[in-house]
Amino acid sequence: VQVFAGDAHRAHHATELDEGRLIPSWEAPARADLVLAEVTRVGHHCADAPPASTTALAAVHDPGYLGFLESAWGRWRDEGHDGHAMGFGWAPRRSAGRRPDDLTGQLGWYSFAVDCSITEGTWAAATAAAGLAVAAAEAIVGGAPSAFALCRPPGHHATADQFGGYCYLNNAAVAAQHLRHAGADRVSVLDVDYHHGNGTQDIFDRRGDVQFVSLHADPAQQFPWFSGHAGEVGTGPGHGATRNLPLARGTDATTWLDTLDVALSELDRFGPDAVVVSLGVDTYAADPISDFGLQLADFTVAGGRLAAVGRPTVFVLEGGYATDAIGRNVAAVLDGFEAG
Ligand code: OKP
Ligand code: ZN
Repeated sequence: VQVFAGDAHRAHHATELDEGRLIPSWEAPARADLVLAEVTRVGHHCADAPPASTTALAAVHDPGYLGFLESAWGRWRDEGHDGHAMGFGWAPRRSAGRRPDDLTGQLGWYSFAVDCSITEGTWAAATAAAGLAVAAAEAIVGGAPSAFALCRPPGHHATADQFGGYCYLNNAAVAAQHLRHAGADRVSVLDVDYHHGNGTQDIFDRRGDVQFVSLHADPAQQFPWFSGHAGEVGTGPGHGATRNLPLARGTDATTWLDTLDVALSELDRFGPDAVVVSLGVDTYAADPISDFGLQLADFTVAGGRLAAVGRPTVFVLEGGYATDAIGRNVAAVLDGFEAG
């Protein structure tokens, strides 16, 4: 599998509010470094890529949001604050809905969770990650059967105009949209991260040309709380192109793999020209913030089943917080795919 990775991600190490305390985020630089070390060790070829262009980003994100993200740290610094940039107020359910002028107000306007903040290196890291996703998509366009974008920060929670869940720019959506522009008529995004990919779902909600299929922890019990229910199936022209498979707390590997098969049958039905996999490995049994039961061998099995779809596949890294195992788990998916 052709791997795209770089070190721009290291500039981003955010603060998160976790169980009432501000802590260095679980989504830490070591994650990507350890994945890169492991995929290199097992022999995958790795290359860097330039940051995503404004055009590639604006194809899935709101221009006002992009301008905000790029300038937020400088504005925060100029205001003389300690710590990282976070909002503290969010729109009540029935509010007039106008963007405030003040930076702190805008941090609330453009986010939906306090588990991530904006730091000096956030924009550079996020645009670099999205650039890796573009490069991986481009490798597929060039005829590669598979490519892996080692994205950090992750992306699947980021909507067109809100950050949250450790995500700022939606790398998987950028890759899927790039594939569409490059001539794939139909693209499927399969999200196997433990958490629902609310951002990706939202971006493609009204689209019939990009399918979104996800298996994840039931939002009644788990972040991102407000989307990912089975009844969400897409809107208007996108009706039927979204499929959600919420799973109970503590879901074991057998149930998860059976549900993956349901997800894959949805891909078969859609018949995509290319597939983007939002590859989170926080389904791992020892993940510190999740509660599913997958072991290393299950990731290999999953990779093999993804290969059986028989379509060019872009893997985009999402979550996975058991740092000692994240490299092995990701490499197992790629190995299973190559063997399959
Ligand atoms: C991002 B990705 C832990 C707080 C967790 C939300 C998790 C975001 C996951 N106490 N905050 O989907 O892996
Ligand atoms: Zn996750």
